Amino acid sequence: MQKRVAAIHDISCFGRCSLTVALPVLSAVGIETAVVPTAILSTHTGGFTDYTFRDLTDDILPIAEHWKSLDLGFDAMYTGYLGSFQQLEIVSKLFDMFGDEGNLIFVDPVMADNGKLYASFASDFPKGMAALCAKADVIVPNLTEAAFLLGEPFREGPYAEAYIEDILKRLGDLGPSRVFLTGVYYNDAELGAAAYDKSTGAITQAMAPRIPGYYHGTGDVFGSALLAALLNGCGLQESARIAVDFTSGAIRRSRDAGTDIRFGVNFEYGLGELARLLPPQHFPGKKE
Ligand code: PXL
Repeated sequence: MQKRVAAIHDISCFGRCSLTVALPVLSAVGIETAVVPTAILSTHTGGFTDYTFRDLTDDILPIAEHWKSLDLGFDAMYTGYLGSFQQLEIVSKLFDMFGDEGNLIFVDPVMADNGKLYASFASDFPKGMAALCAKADVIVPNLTEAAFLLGEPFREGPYAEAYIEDILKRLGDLGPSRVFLTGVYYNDAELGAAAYDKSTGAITQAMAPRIPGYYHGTGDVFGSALLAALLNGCGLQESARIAVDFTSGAIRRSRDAGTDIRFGVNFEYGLGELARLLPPQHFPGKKE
């Protein structure tokens, strides 16, 4: 059966992040993707000023209730940037409505980077996000978000392996069964992700050559490719590897082209390769 995801993110009309990344990446690997747009912005909020912002909070629950009346089910619920406490609460309700034993609740706790909470969030937002992460099966914080989720100061790298392992385990203690931590580096040459599976205790890493500079939207590129790999049946190591390679390839192309770092990264040229790595598969189970 074809896999089906509900992607709950904003639409940033320009700047390659959230839904304009999740939708093409998941579709490219043969996953049916339904969307719940939480807001519409002319651009994302990272480095642009004067962007438009239309809040769609009041539409989220009616969309979900209509889906429920149609008896729709999802193999995964995927959330990213959520703009308010109210949206956190509503999305938590959606998890109750559609979460079941067989599906994956995948939360990217988008709220911070480079040691700082994004300007649009109040200082107590991370507490609310931690409560949403408690309901997730998989979370994908960067190291700044991890520090905010754990309520402790952000530390600059390079990191010791023991520090990363401790963070992974304590994030697992918040509730999720698998944790993928991004922005991990042990030296100046490489950067990547570390992953932890609570049920087996396994910890693994996937690294790529480090490219200096901050490229916008890379968390969404990583998260979408990771979800694509997990739904395709890949294990902890393989899915981390695929997501790191897909993301680092996109960053490299944008760096080589000299693209404005606010414009997002060229993940599009990597979609063909991702589709080859994750060919559409038919799984037994859900009715079509
Ligand atoms: O890429 C994360 C993201 C998504 N959506 C909006 C954002 C950001 C990060 O800044 O501003 C609107």
